[in-house]
Amino acid sequence: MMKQPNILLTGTPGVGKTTLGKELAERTGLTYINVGDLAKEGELYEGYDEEYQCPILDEDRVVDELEDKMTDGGVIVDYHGCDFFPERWFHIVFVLRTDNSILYDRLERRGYKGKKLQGNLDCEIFQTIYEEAMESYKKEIVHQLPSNDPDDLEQNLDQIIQWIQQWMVDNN
Ligand code: DAT
Repeated sequence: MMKQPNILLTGTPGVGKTTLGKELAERTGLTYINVGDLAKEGELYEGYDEEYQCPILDEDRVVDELEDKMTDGGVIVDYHGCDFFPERWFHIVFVLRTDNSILYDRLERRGYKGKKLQGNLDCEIFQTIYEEAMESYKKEIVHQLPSNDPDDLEQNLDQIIQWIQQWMVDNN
């Protein structure tokens, strides 16, 4: 079996992780996993956050659920947080970044309002997820990617696919 890398796509909700992750899986044959969907399907929750109007992830159960797949390799993980995954899982981490006015429109279109909308915009302004990634993984494997328009998407796809191909050459 060819060894394949595990890739983490992270960033504020709405920056385009799902769009990039699904297309990347399609073009490379790697397996795309949306942690939000996984949690929903398995009800991997431990309560409800009233302030942000969302269920609270049971992080330990998510990690247990993913462990075997991550050991096999070739997984693209999509989540808006990254500090609870084992560091050893990922060979590279991409933090997607979106300009505020663009993110505002995307989140508003998604139906976010009030505190939920502002909280997510603040998360992007204060680069919360980028800092979380830099604290949770070796800095050399953490990369920011602009994710504002379709050209960014294509460039990101090209860049990541090239990286995957090189990783496969180096590790097989
Ligand atoms: P996330 O998974 O980070 O929450 P998403 O992939 O669902 O984000 O994207 C949110 C919205 O933005 C969705 O309507 C698709 C759009 N989008 C994503 N990436 C984009 C890009 N590079 N250019 C334009 N629109 C994009």
